[in-house]
Amino acid sequence: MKKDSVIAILGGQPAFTQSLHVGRPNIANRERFLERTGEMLDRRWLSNNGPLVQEFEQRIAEFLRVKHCICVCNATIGLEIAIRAADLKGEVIVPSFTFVATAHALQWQEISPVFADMDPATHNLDPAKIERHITPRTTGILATHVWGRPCPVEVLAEIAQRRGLKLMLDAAHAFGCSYRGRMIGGFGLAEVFSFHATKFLNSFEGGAITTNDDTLATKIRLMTNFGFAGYDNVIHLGTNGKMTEVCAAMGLTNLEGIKDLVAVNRRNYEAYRTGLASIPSMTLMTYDPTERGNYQYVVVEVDEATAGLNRDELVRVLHAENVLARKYFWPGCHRMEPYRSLYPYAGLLLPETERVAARVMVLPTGMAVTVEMISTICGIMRTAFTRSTAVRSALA
Ligand code: T4K
Repeated sequence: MKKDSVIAILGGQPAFTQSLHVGRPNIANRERFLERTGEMLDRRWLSNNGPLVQEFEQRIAEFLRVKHCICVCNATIGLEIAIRAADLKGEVIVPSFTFVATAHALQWQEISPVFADMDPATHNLDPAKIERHITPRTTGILATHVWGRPCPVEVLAEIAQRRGLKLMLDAAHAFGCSYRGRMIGGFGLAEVFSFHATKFLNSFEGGAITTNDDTLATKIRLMTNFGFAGYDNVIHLGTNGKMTEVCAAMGLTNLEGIKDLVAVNRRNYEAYRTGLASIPSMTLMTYDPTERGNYQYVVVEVDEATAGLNRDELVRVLHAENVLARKYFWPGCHRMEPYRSLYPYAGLLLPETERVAARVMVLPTGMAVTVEMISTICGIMRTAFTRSTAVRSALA
């Protein structure tokens, strides 16, 4: 139940009695999901490359127009497997402005993530900042399509080719997005999507590795299932990265509803754009309208100088109103362990990452959020800035 928009931090009632989350899961068609789950139980085939996983893989490959799709239990394991299958070692260049899983997937295998700075206009890895980090130990570049906005893949591919590196892409945010008319999924040596509950397309937990490389695909498929090539025949080192049937049932159902999911996110995005238009101290991250996008992340930058409040203060205001805005990807991977201890001076070469990470926040969207709620959220922020002096002293 929504009450009048007030500033709870100044002693009013929260605007929302139930929390609004960033990443509240989208569920496209409950009945179809339950039907698929019922059939799955009747079949008693719950995991290990079952019919739903096979169908999900085929439908993803068709949708993304990529040769191979291998579903996995989550994107972190997917990244680990793809990195290992591609034989990356030594050092790999990554953004610091990404979810920590991107770096952990390397470090977990004793490969050093080397953090490069972002382009503040896109929040993606800045190609101009990469080459200074290349050493004789560098074997690859692992770039993230942050917020589903594509990385400059041709420039990255050109650097990778010229310097003898492998290019892989963390596409965790980018399902359903395109770059110059081509769906994300077929760039680099391989791309890895996340279907975590909070993602645009969710399968509870899950992910997919996509590639156009036949040899790599075969290796990845083996590695995802302990290296088995048939009963009792292990021909490769492997792990358990398999997706379960119930996850594929959810993934397939959401894939069928993808147009509706984009429409909801886009409607919400436009509502934020309207609501934020009268707040000059907040800049809404834009998406290229000529490309396909999933609009899963509503990202704003707060300009403290004109707002009278900084990002952290605004997040506290919103949380007091039960709007659980998130500070993704603050403070940057390089300021998280073990990287903070391993590379205490990494921040010196990451000025844009440090600046942007302190200004950015992500607002709730998805099926659980209505246009009316967004209007209230924007009203809270407008009021907070108008009364910034009082709010600041209440927070002190
Ligand atoms: N690469 C990138 C660039 C990524 O962003 C991610 C994951 C990965 C790799 C790894 O993918 P996976 O291995 O997860 O497939 C969340 C997600 O757990 C994580 O998947 C995601 N990125 C990251 C951006 O966000 P947290 O630690 O912020 O999650 P948490 O538990 O705070 O949940 C987020 C919000 O969603 C909360 O307000 C609660 C709400 N929520 C969450 C779940 C699970 C719900 O309302 N319902 C739910 O079922 O990491």
